[in-house]
Amino acid sequence: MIDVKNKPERYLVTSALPYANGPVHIGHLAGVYIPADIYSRYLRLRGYDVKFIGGSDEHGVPITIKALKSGITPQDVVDKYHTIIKESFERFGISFDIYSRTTSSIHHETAAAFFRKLYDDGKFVEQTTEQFYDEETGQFLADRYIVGACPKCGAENAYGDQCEVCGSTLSPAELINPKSTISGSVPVLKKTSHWYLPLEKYQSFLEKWILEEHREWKPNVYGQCKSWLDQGLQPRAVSRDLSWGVPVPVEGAEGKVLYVWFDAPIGYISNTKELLPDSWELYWKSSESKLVHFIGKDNIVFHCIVFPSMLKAHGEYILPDNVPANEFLNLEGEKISTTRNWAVWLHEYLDEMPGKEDVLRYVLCANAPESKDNDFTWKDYQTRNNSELVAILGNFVNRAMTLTWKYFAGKMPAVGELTGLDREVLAEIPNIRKELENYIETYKFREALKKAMDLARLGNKYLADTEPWKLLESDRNRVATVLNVSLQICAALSIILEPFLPFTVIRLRKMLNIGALKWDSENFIEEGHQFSEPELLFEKIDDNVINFQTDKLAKTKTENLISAKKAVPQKSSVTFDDFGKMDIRTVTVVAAERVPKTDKLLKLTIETGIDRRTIVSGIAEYYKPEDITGKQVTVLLNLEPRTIKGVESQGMILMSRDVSGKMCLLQPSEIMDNGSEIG
Ligand code: B3M
Ligand code: ZN
Repeated sequence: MIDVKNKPERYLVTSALPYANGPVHIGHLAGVYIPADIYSRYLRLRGYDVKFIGGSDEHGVPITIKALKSGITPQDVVDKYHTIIKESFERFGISFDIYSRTTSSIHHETAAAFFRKLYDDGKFVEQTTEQFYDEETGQFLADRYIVGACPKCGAENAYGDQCEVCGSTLSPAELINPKSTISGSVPVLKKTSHWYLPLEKYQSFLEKWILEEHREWKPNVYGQCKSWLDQGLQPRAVSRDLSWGVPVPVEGAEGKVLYVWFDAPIGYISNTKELLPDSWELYWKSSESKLVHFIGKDNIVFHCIVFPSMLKAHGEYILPDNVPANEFLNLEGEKISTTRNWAVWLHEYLDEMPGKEDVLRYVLCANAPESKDNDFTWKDYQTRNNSELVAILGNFVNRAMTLTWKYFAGKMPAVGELTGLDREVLAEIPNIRKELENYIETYKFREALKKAMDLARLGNKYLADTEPWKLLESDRNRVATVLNVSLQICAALSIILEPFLPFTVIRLRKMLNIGALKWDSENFIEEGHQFSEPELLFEKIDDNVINFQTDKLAKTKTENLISAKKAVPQKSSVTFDDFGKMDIRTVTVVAAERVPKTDKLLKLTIETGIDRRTIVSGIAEYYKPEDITGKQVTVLLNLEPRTIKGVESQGMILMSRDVSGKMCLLQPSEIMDNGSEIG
């Protein structure tokens, strides 16, 4: 709860700057922009000074690749997507005080000056390393600019950092037949020097600041920070050999730009400066300001470790008070993927579902991936709309309004003597509001929304318990009182729902014929007040609307399968004898453990029917040791032994792998003797 004594003078709320190389989707909204918007709207309603800062991240290699592929300039790419992204946010009511971009001149100046100060203060170390270089065009190549065959799955055109067919993380040196995507020539290694921020020097400061002083951070955030710190921090390069970005402001550094993750967070500062040319420093440099970064979990290290180290190195800035990062939202059970077009794009949703901005805001908040990855399904979207928004909130408001119109000509009825129940219900309004405040201030937006809906639930129950429609003949005064109480609840809903459902609240206020009320109003609507005609706040969503969306996703799946078939060409034929050389058998995994310091590897002990042996397998992302132990699997036994991370691996576990890189074990359909041959 905001402690009045420690109440900050002002809040600075930032949300991650999305890359302007594609539109934004529901994962972005659920993970970052909806929570940040709820938080900012709430603070404004409570009368605090808050600035909500957003913008597009317009640098980085993927943008230049996209430009190269489409035959346009990087500036064309970012102009196009910045416009689409900005408009999507506006249409969803994300209430930024500014939404700017990192190609702005004010950002270039601010980022360059920031670098320069650190440079002048001797905060960087310069190091020379070997990087791939395209001799034909005379430029260094970022990993993404080098393609070749994937050493893991053989697919052509894997990138120097990743194979998009099998999902493996790669380094350019591993590619088979590497070539530059710019000229097609074979890249060579060449020396280049860069500036590094020696993060290890900030290790003890970060340990104290995060691990001791910010134990209240969300467990997922705190845990990730701790694990980075436990591994020990390393120097990080803050410049790149690239022509797109903020030029390194040092003489002789031609052809070098600031690394995108160095300049992007400075974008928060530049955008504040653009918004408040005269007073921006109050927000960034006063200990009475509270800075909160809303981000997704893949950005935690940059916002909790790297950017704070940069701010600390600079010396004039405040550090974030909290970084309430969310986990990821999946779509219909699968990871959202831009390359596979597996997403609900916001600009498409807005066009296909007009007037349903708040429905999506509601569903994404109610189901936000606050503490673990969560799944968005269209079925759940429909259910939440029909049985929560329509049946609880819409229904309650509609009953209160239509009864008032029917029996009191749309005027606020006079309140008579209050019963115990009436008093109890009215007393719940401030109670619910308090609890909701607590939840929002501790970044628990799902719980906060549930609380707000509890008030509508309470209203429904109150009407069901009092049944005013049965009392018209016998006790019109009682009917008046019940409706008065119900309409007070409607007015209270128009306040506490504002951060979550801003469009609905505008319509609700219009119906109630009231303006914006103060957050902690006590008396909402006077007797005799004239309401406007009632209208439905929400409407049921039919199966055909949902089917349209699920069919669209099914079509994407089919398209992906077709292009996957194209991407993994059939291999050339082998003789029967060739095949016969492979000793493939059914075996049982008797023990499994993670290979330390790796994310993907499991060390498996298998019973082959002939012996027990060890196999190292890259399946840790899909199987936990305890999930695989005791299972029968298929193994290529006579693969030449290889030493992987210091462990000798004697064979290979056979897996099925789809285009997304998802893998599963091949298991016999019945239990077989260990050592049973396959063929
Ligand atoms: N553009 C990464 C992302 O969109 C990056 C965030 C920058 S925040 C300063 O996930
Ligand atoms: Zn591959």
